[in-house]
Amino acid sequence: SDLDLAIRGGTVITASDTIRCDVGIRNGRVALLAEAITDAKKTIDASGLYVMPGGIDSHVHLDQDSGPDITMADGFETGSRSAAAGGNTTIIPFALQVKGSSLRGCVSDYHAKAEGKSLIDYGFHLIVSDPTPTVLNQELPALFADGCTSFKVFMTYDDLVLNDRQLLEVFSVARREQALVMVHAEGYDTIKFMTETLEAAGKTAPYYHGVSRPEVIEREASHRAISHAELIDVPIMIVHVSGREAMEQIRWAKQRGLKVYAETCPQYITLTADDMKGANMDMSGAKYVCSPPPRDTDSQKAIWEGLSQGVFHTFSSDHCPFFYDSPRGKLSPKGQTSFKYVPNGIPGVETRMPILWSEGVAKGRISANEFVALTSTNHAKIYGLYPKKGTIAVGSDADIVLWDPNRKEVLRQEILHHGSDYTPWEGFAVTGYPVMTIARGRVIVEDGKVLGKPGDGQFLKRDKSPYAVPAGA
Ligand code: DUC
Ligand code: ZN
Ligand code: ZN
Repeated sequence: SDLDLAIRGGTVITASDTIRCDVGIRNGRVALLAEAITDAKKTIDASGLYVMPGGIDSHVHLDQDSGPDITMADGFETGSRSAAAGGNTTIIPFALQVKGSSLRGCVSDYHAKAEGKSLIDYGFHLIVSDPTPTVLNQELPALFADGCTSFKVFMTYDDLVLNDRQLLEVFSVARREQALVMVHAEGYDTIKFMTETLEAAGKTAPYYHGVSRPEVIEREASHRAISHAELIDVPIMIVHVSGREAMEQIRWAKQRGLKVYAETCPQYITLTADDMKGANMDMSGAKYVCSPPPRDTDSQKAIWEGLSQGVFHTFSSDHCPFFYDSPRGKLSPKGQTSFKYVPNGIPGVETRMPILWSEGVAKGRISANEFVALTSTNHAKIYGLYPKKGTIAVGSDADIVLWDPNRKEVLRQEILHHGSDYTPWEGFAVTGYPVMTIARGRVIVEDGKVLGKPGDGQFLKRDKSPYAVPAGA
């Protein structure tokens, strides 16, 4: 036959089905699903393995402008390599508008940063930090037409925060253009008050990062974002939900028939606020500083409830990598004077899928099909990539991960491919690991060895999100 490749003997798992069949690939796409494919040019033996859609990580920061003092630890080459090694075939990083700059100009910069670098396919979400009339009425519609059909807004951070009026204005544009809005829901003034109060009391260690932004602050901002979205009648995605408080707001919104979607991340099912204590409240706690911060074991339970009950549509890494042992990273001179200067974010694009499989599927909390939905299919559907990406079906891109459900691995810095000099999951034991990543029909990772090349990945012009259609109120 004219099939380039057959994956034989495995069990195909999609978001909806578990089927014993072979997968035939031609010209980078799935061409045939059949009981036995014996005539392809090349064959991969997948017996004993699961054959799943490659991971799509829709929340990744690469080469992102992080201010004058800080350098991000991954650009598009190391970041995408790490993603591929962790079983991913698509990433959607952010193109950040620097306040005072043209959004379109900033997006061109990110295209230049990514060009020829990524090993896997990628899209861009926009970050809108300065919604001027030109941005709202000209730049955003033009960028949506260019395939960046989602954007993130922040309710906190000096350099990014939008006030309520600005949120309403960008929500209105999203409604009109059918763009999907992602919301970072933490309150600016409340965090500032807490931060200044803690600093005045001499409480400046990394641990106090968590104290400065408790769940109630995330809950309030989530409720406010939901209310604004209801007023405008626009769907929203609340990203990186950390615990029960915000989650209950989302559940409440859903029960009211509002189109409110939610994402959570590995840190909220595995880490706690105590990790930020480090050894005796020293700077090593900075390795776990991210926003929203990790909470407690009760919050982890709540997140599992949300994952198994469908409150969360996506499980993303929020890969936001910084160096630990560096003056331009977690140990920056300013960062050592106060938690408020410690860069917020942790690396995790490579460990996302193993952690969810091990803690979720291997422990019986979610099914393998739910795993696929949470790590791939729902990302494709929500961000306008389905069914090109996110499933194994005739005509879809042959983006596939071969998964060994029994393989035991201890997560350690030495086995990872990211640019950071540490992993927050050092020593964390997992059961289940990717053994091969196939992107558009080509083997790009085999047994931890990366075969893909920078530039293999293509920019994805994404469709408008079907999830961004207003309810019509
Ligand atoms: N928000 C993110 O999405 N990532 C890292 C830090 C932050 O505040
Ligand atoms: Zn955020
Ligand atoms: Zn993020």
